[in-house]
Formats: sequence, C-alpha cells, structure tokens
Amino acid sequence: MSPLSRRDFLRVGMTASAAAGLGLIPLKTHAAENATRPNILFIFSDDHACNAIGAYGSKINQTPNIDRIAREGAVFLNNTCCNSICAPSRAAVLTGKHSHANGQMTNKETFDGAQPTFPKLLQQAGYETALIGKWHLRSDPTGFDYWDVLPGQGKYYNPDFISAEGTRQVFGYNTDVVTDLSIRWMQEQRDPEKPFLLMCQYKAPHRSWMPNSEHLDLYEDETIPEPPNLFDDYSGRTSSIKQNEMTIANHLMMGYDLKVLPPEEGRDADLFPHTSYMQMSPDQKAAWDAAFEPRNEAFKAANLQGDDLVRWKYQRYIKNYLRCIASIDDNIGRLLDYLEWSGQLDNSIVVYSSDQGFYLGEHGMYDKRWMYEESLKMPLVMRWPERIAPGTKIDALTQNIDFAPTFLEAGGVTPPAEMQGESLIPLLQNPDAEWRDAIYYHYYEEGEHNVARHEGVRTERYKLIHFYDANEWEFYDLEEDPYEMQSRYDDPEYAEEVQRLKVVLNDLREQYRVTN
Ligand code: SGN
Ligand code: CA
Repeated sequence: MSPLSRRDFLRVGMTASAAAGLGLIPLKTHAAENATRPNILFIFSDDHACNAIGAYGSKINQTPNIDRIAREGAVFLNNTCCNSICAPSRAAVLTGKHSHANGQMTNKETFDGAQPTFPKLLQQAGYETALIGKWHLRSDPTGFDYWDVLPGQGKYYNPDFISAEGTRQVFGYNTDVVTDLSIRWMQEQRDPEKPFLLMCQYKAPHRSWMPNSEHLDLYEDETIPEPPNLFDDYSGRTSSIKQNEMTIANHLMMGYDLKVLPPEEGRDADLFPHTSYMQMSPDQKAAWDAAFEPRNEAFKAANLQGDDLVRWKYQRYIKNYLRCIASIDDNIGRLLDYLEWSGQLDNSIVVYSSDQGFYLGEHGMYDKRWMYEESLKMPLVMRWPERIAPGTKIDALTQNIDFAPTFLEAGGVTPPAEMQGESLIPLLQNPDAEWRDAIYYHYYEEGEHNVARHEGVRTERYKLIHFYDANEWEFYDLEEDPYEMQSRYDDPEYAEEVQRLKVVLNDLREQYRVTN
C-alpha cells in the first residue's frame, strides 16, 4: 500500500517531519484567506443510492462522515437526476441544462466542452478549479486549471489516470488514490490566494463493486435486510419493466459481478477484460482470494436453487456494494479532517452527491436508468455554515440541473440565461421558499440492460411515465404505493390526476424547449 493511501494520512501528516516525508509543504495562508467567497469541495461518486446513506434512513449500512455533512448542514430529501445515467447526469451538473439542451443524452456522445459550465465560469471569476477522478465525458475537461481523470469508467485497483501530461498508473485503491490526489492538490498544488473549486469524483460504488482489501470482511457475518420487492413479478405495470436485463436473479455474472469464478477464467473475463483483478499486486490478489475462496467453496457446497440462490446473489452483491461505500465514507472523513486541520472547513461549501441512484434489489434489480424512485433520486447533502443551519431538511423537488446555478451564485457569478436549473440558495435559508412543483425526466439510452426510452414528470405525490416507443404509460401514487408496484394509469379514480400530469408534462417540455 502506498503511504498516501493510508487512512491515517492526516494524522501522520500533522507533524512537520511526517508532512515532509509525504512531500507536503504547508500552505502560506489559511483561514483568513478568501473570507468573502467560499471554497467549493464537490465530492461526487458513481451510482450511490440514497437507500445506502444513513442521512436518508438507510436500513442496510452506516455512513458517519456523509451523515456529518448532513447533520451540520442540509439534506435534500427529494433531489433527482434528469436522466439516470452517468455521462448525462455529469453533463447536467456541469451545464445546469437538461440532456437535450447540453447534447449529452446518453453515455455515447462526446461532451461539448465549449458550452458554458459552472467550473469554467467560476474560473473566469477568479476561482482556482480542479477535477480529480471519474470524468466519463470523452472530451478533455475544460474550465479546470488542473485535471487528473480516470479513463472511461476507471479501475478499482491501481488505476490509470490521464492528465494534461499524459497517462500514468497509480498504485492503490481507487477511492483512496482519488482522495490522496485531491488532498495533495488542495494542500500544495493550488494557488492559496484564490478560492477553489475541487470536483473530487470517485469511481465507486460502480459495477463491478470491488471493495478495498481492508473492507473485504465487512458485513460477512451479517445478513443484510432485503428490500420488500426483491421478488417483484412485474405484474400491474407495462411491458417495459418486464423486459429489463438487470435482475439480481438472471443478469448478474457469476465471475465479474459475484466473484465466484476466478475472473481470469471463462466467459466473464472474455467479455470484461477491464476487471481490475487482472492488475492487482500479489498482496492485493492474496487478500482478495483469501476472502472469497472459502466463501465460494461454501457456496458451491450448498448447491442453492431458486429463491435461495437469488437471496444469496443479493447478499453477495449488496455486501460488495456497501463495502465500496465504506471506503467512500472513510475518505470523505479524510477530506473533512483535512479541511478542518487546514482551517478551511468553515469557509468552504462541502457537497456530497452521486450521479444517480441505484437499485439495491428493489424490483429485483441492480443498475439504474428507470424513472422509478430508487434510481431517479440522487443524494445531495451540503455543509456551508455561513448559509445553512445545522440539521436543515429540504423536501423541495430539486434536481441536478440546479447544482451549476447554485455554485455560481455562491461564487458571486450570475448564471447565464441558458442554464435551466435554479439556484438552491433560497431553499438553504428557507426550506419552504417558493419552488417548482414538478420535475421533468428523460432517459434516452438504448442498449445494455434493455430499458426502453421514457420521459415523465414527478410531483410531490404523483409520477407519470411515458414509454414512448411502445406508447405505454404508467402512473403512480407515491403516497399509497411508495415502491411503485401498481400503475394506476387506467384506474378511473386517478383519471383526473393523470390528465393533469399530462398537461404538466407538456408544459415542462415547452418550458425546457424539448423537441425530441
Ligand atoms: C457499464 C456497466 C453497466 C452500467 C453502465 C453505465 N456494465 O457498461 O452495468 O449500466 O456501465 O454506468 S459493465 O459490465 O461494463 O460493468 S454509468 O454509471 O457509467 O452510466
Ligand atoms: Ca453512474
């Protein structure tokens, strides 16, 4: 393990000699600097569902450091993405615009980095800007004084990074390494005279859910509670959900996803040569094999079938997913410690979010893409003592297009008219401030996992979804049916509300100038 990936990095970094050993040079200025404009530390992960965050009432894990941000700041309880997939969500965050307006409708386009983004506008206004970690937008980042990104999805172990200087491999576990590089940039690579924006973006907990060596035993002796609809039979809904290819039962791969087959053997390895088992060091491999081999032997001996096998797959999947989150939470603790130690915590906005939610067995699924709650919702917690009272809870229907106008306003920049989101700052001070009463959603990608394209609208209580290729509609009363198990689209009791939401959907299409 590299010295920088040690969890006690900051504690050993406190003393001058240890700091020198790590190559750290103390900053010239600390708390007094930038008194007027806050730093912005934007911590962003990949596929972290609200249901796996303590501050959102997780029943399956604990996240003390993310919860600290929420407890000392605000938690947005109804934050959503506008298109539940990676590159489109990231583009919406950067541009403050819906997918059709920023051009990133699926993971397949190349992001148009010439358009206005909040990092670029903050940079022009005198912020020092950096991006470290997952990017996934194909074009070179624009608007950053410094960038150091993972190619594509990035690898969990010993990942490559691409910077303006070229590609290099860094030894260590991805989440630790991204944090190390982030702390190093804040501490010694930036201009301390300027306020900073740092986007620290983790690969985890994205598929294929590979935990760090130190967390391989976490949860092993526990049974993680199952969601009530793990065995969803998809009755009561349209044909779309029945055709999904993201079930725990049938679509998780025994090697790549569930770690039963050695990844270098057979079909899984052929399909997914990027699994980072192949590039682990001997010690990393030894820890991995020591954890999984005996468990796999016991699994094979048990010869599970039917629902028992599905339950086992759920446990194997969710435990590895949660172990990846344990590393994220540890590293958020390190970032908070660093800001506190360097006297910058209280003049910084610290945000944690993730590009979309994820199915943790709900509807029998993993992955995202659908407009159903668990992947529509996007975590958002924010600490900013100057503007947010501790323990603030915000129920308003916020969305990822609101992030850019918020950060711009915080940095004293007026958002350009083409940004479609709204600054969240009025809500921070008054969670009951006037706000939109419906959000627009549109998923465009066709391909992996077989999710039909759809658009829709969600209000505080209702949701209308249109799978427009098959012209199928679904309608949910979220108060009566929070798990979305029964579409009420054809129920006469809801006819009026369905019609009302169709009008709202059209209004939103007009407001956002959606033409496709
Ligand atoms: C990969 C994954 C998918 C996942 C997409 C998009 N397959 O293709 O399961 O939905 O990424 O994820 S994998 O077998 O290659 O891991 S996204 O978060 O980047 O949009
Ligand atoms: Ca993602």
